[in-house]
Amino acid sequence: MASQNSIFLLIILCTHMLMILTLSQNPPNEIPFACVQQSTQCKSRLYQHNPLTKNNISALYSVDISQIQNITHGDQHHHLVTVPCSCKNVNNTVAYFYDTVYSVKLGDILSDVSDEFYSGQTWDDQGTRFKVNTNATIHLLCGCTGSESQIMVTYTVQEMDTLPDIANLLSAEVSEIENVNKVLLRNPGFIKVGWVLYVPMYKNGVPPSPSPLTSKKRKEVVEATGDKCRMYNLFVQVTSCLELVFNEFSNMSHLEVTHHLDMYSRNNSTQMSPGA
Ligand SMILES: *[C@@H]1O[C@H](CO)[C@@H](O)[C@H](O)[C@H]1NC(C)=O
Ligand SMILES: *[C@@H]1O[C@H](CO)[C@@H](O)[C@H](O)[C@H]1NC(C)=O
Ligand SMILES: *[C@@H]1O[C@H](CO)[C@@H](O)[C@H](O)[C@H]1NC(C)=O
Ligand SMILES: *[C@@H]1O[C@H](CO)[C@@H](O)[C@H](O)[C@H]1NC(C)=O
Ligand SMILES: *[C@@H]1O[C@H](CO)[C@@H](O)[C@H](O)[C@H]1NC(C)=O
Ligand SMILES: *[C@@H]1O[C@H](CO)[C@@H](O)[C@H](O)[C@H]1NC(C)=O
Ligand SMILES: CC(=O)N[C@H]1CO[C@H](CO)[C@@H](O)[C@@H]1O
Repeated sequence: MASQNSIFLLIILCTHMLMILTLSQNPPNEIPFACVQQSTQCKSRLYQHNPLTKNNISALYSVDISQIQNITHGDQHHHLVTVPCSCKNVNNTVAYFYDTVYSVKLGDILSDVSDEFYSGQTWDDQGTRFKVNTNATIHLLCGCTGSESQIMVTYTVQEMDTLPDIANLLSAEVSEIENVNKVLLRNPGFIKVGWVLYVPMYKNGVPPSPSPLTSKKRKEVVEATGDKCRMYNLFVQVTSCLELVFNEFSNMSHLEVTHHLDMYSRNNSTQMSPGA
């Protein structure tokens, strides 16, 4: 029994190492989003960067015009297409997809059609026969977030993009993008044009960071307010001033903290003389 188990584990280990080896040798541009058991379907958005009109996108994606939103990326005008995303088995790949239909023209090749009309977000199921004058099913990659306040955006990395840019563009957190795309984003800060990423977008903007300060932000606040505390000589010890900053002002911006310290100094000006 024990030896059977260890053989089984060994096989799993070997398969995993083989998979990692294959991935590192030939990194794919896209990885389908594995289904989460609880959500077999959700609304998702596909980021469209091709120079197409809303009417074109409506026809190509089989969606109503009302589901297409403008979005500006630098000086470029792009679109966000809202689609129903569901868990499907596409030729033995079980993942989230949104299917649409493409009318095949002479000389069409799936990869070119994907780049030209679908922002490189189609999944090649190895089965799509591109016969002229037929309708071919196109499987577009999509994802679900499992959170009411967020919606998953399928985004294809473009020239000059950085992760913070993408996060900013789509109201997302870099750390959350990294978490969702662990396989592609193995090297911190490195992204490649053409990679298809899943970006958990906050529908109503990124919420303010919660109270506990990260060590980086803590350092910034200390640097920005330490001098102020010292200058106003507000407290017997500068450390108590900083403590107050952390305890009471922890989720404020530098400007707000400075403003509040100014208020404190004004309120207490009879006891303490600023600029001492
Ligand atoms: C885009 O729409 C125009 C006019 O509506 C049409 O002539 C053109 O063929 C469409 N292009 C694609 C790629 O669908
Ligand atoms: C979206 O962009 C198009 C042109 O790119 C413009 O004509 C239209 O007014 C914009 N719609 C909205 C709602 O901003
Ligand atoms: C599934 O993929 C294999 C190659 O991996 C291909 O030969 C086959 O035609 C595909 N089947 C369908 C139904 O798309
Ligand atoms: C492809 O789909 C379109 C729209 O649904 C339809 O009008 C057309 O007849 C279809 N073509 C074929 C060859 O089935
Ligand atoms: C700081 O955050 C807490 C909860 O995270 C909130 O209740 C409080 O109002 C916030 N304070 C300020 C000054 O924004
Ligand atoms: C300063 O005093 C004013 C009015 O007395 C009060 O509203 C304000 O909250 C005080 N500020 C601080 C930082 O204590
Ligand atoms: C150090 C100090 O005296 N702080 C006081 C400043 O004034 C506020 C009221 O405005 C008091 O609550 C603080 O104790």
